[in-house]
Amino acid sequence: MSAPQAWTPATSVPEPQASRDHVVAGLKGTDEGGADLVQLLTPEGLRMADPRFDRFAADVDVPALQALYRDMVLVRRFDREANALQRQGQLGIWVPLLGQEAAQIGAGRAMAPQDMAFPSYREHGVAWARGIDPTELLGIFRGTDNGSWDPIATGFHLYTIVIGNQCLNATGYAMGQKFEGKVGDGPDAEATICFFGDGATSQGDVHEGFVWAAVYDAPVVFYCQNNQWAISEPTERQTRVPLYKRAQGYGFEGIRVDGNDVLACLAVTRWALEECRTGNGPVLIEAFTYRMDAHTTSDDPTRYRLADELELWKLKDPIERVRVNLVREHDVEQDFFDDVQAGSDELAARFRQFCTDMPPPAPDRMFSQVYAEPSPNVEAQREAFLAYHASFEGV
Ligand SMILES: Cc1ncc(C[n+]2csc(CCOP(=O)(O)OP(=O)(O)O)c2C)c(N)n1
Ligand SMILES: [Mg+2]
Repeated sequence: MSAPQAWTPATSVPEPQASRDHVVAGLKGTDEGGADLVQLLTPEGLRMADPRFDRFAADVDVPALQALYRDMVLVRRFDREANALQRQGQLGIWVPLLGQEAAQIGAGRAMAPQDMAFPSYREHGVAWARGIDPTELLGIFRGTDNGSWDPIATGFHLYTIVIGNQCLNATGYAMGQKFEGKVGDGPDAEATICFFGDGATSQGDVHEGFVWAAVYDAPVVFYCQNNQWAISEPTERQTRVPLYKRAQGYGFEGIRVDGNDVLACLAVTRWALEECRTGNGPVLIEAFTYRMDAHTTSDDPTRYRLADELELWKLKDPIERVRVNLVREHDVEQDFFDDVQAGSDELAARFRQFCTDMPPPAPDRMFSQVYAEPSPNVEAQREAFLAYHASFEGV
């Protein structure tokens, strides 16, 4: 018998093998889905019939489609403005939503006022749809507050940076809605919607949320924006099946929608929320989309992905297909687009002005929101910090 070998720690994690089987499995997990993909507006702006989901978009007449278009343009505009403000040193970081406007406006506009949303950190479009002024997002990214809106009044929880964690909060909230008898046929019935990314699906919190939601029939829509990347990790590193198919293993329905099609996202989310409100939840929606910018302003995507991928997705732009549809199928005139542009310029100016005018927070601000109740420890730290701060000249 040979002498036992001394154990040496691995110096690196082995790369997954790229065998033929792995490549095929990866393609199955990330393929656009063909017949399984719900789409009401093609990238060329053609309205497609869908026997299952048309009724959930039946009330979307031309003014309503114009309103969705306006939403997406305005949201994109303040997203680009925030990105620029970060580059100019006005924000510490920004998390761009470029490319995900349809996925977010469709889902956000599908919600009823009494529904509750649990976002991650990229859901600026959903925030907009919940009536939160975009200037309220600035404090988080300037590092001056944790989010200033009222989650109960707006039905939009504060942003969550810990990946997937909001799935537990959302599931617990939805279980509460069920226990309190808020699920049913009445007009006040409630549901919850939880937003997370493709990468989050690899987190234990998401799995646990799915399990609890399933066995308690919790009224929660799990809304996964599959934007193809979790920072530098592509979806094929996260799954061997399309993400929406994972729902089957938990015992609820999963569906994949074209996340760049605002009409389809609206219809499918309306359907899913209605299922949940009437006791048929949970539901998983995979909105198949693409992150057209960097993960955050601290990231450089040219280090890990090829430019031609972005070029392909530009052809599926969520805003352009609505514009083409409005012009080709509904003869919408240029005046409308000029008006949206003017509104977007106004929003950008107001947003920028607000950001540059933001006063620095009082030095003891960071101590004021640690605990709900006063704490002698935090109070002592506050006093010490203020004394230290006052020791500098000119403050
Ligand atoms: C628990 C946890 N692990 C790691 C991180 C670091 N992190 C921040 S964003 C991110 C990727 C998330 O990707 P995805 O869920 O696809 O969402 P996306 O950013 O693409 O919207 C990671 C790993 C974190 N914030 N929390
Ligand atoms: Mg992602």
